[in-house]
Amino acid sequence: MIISRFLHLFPALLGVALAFGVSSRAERPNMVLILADDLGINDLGCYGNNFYESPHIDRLRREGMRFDQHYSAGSVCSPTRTALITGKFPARTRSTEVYPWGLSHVYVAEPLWCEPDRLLSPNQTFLPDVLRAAGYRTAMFGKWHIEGVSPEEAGYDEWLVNHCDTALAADANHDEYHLAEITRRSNDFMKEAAQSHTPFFVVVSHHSVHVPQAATTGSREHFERKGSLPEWADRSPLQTPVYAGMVKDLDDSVGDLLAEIGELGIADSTLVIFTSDNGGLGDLNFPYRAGKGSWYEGGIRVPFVARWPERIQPGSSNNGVVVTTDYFRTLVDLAGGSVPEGAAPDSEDFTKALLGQSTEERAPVVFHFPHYRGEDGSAWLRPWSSLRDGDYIYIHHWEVDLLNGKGPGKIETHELYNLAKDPGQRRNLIGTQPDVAARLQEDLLNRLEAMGVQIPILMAERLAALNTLCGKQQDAVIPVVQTAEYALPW
Ligand SMILES: [Ca+2]
Repeated sequence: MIISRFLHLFPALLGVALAFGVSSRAERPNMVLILADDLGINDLGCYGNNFYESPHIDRLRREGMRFDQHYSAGSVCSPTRTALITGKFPARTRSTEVYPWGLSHVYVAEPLWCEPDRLLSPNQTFLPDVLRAAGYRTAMFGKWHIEGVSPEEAGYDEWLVNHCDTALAADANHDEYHLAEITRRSNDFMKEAAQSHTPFFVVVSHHSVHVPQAATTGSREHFERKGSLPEWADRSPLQTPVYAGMVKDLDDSVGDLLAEIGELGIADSTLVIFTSDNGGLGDLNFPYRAGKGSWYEGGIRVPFVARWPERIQPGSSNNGVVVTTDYFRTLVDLAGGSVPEGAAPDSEDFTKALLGQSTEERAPVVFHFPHYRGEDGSAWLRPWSSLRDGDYIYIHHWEVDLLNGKGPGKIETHELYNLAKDPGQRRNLIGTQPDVAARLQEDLLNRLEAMGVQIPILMAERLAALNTLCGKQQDAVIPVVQTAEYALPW
């Protein structure tokens, strides 16, 4: 009996031995990460929206810390999700588009998608696995959207992968978004872990508020009675009572989760994070420019609130730059674990920021999207990379240099913005601050090269057509990157 009890305690003792970081065994929090899908930074009351209703998420903010410069690692779903479990920028894992995707453009080709791995490689270290090694129970319920690695392979003890029915007839009344199912499974998992006095990490991965938009009848009618969104009346057809209701339905599910945490008596010792995997659609992200998929702030700056009553100051704010990759080292630190050698190279521990002890500036953040979306001539997304460094963000458009003004690329110039002075990105400083632009461009390209990224390449087989169009000899117009290897053109 004594021996079996000792064996039962052994993992916990091991956890103590490993816990030389910020957290001692007694302080290790449970960790709940609520991940919304396509929820924009302007969709919550605690970020200034005064029409939608998000009282439970607002409560997290009121009782915790709000981050004002938090970035999703990608501007679309899968890149952010791979960054979460690997601590690597999507550029590094080549997980730069949603799974599965791949388009070509008539003049510039996307890189072979995710070659040579095609899918996320399982041969790397994943966050849930490291937390499990530190003695945590781990779980993920809901949207996964990663191919090549299953939740089980990533280190989740329990998991449920479900899919939102994207049929136009999606009916939220029937839980097509699985809000109730995801919440119920998460609550059951937390209850079991709490009752066994085991620290836990759970990702509550919702499909809401991704299209197709649908709200429960009660929520939709609530906002129909409430009226419209007058100040945004001309902004977007997406601003509807249905969308507002969808945000409310999501918030209600957060309320159910918080109620369970309270009933289990673990609220004080549980870190609850709420965030989103990318910006909101279209122009829902005012005052930030553009939305999901875009290189502008609306595509990547997302809400992030964190509550941990034992350690985080209620009602506090942080204006430092944090990105999805940073969860890896932060959560492992809080769990008293250790990050294996070489793992999570793009992750910075922001525990001190959470605890109000530091405002250190983060190292530059790399974004990379070497793809097109849309038809050849009218693609609405074109390959880009960017670097957030200090107050600046430099945006590199691959068509500018690849086509060098000789092809019909839509993008004609790179971009530079000072986000402290111009968060809406209305004043491109590329011509007025060339020294800053050159420094950031060099840094970005060096970082991309060091990470072995995939970049767009000119399509040799279509070069003749392009040169005919331009009225020049084939070899006089555009150099061709002949190989599918990742030769960089600088
Ligand atoms: Ca998404």
